[in-house]
Amino acid sequence: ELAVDHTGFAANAQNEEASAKAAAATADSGGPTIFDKIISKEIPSNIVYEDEKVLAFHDVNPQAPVHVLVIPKLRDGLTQLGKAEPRHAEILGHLLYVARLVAEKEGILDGFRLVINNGPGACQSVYHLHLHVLGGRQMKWPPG
Ligand code: TR5
Repeated sequence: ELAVDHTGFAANAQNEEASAKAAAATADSGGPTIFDKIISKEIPSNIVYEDEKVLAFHDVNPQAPVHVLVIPKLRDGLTQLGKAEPRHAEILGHLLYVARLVAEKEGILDGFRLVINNGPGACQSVYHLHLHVLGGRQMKWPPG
């Protein structure tokens, strides 16, 4: 059974990778993130798809043969999905549709997974909403 501390972390993370991920998780400060520099192209990324509202690029630390992040260009308060409000419904739908376009472009339409880590308890490390699109290998269930 998992011991959960007051921040919601699983206290007995079973392996080093999970521990490292948990240690990298941070709280939502609402400040700028590394994704601002990726959107402005100050920091280069390997872009899979781009339109006026969203950007999709390869994760720098891939957890599967295909691991792409889909983000809104305008954060508009969406540091995490838990902060979503009615005005965000359209962009949320668009992000989901673009995830499907990315899956098609990457050739993983027959088997892919979307992940959104929300808050420290889910090991979120970058506070700019992003969908992880994962595939290219057999995905396991339950996820860690
Ligand atoms: O942990 P969460 O769900 O918040 O996901 C954040 C993701 O951003 C992780 O999978 C990281 O590997 C990824 N990440 C972090 C950086 C980064 C990146 N993906 C592409 N390029 C990146 N740069 C240039 N810098 C990062 N710090």
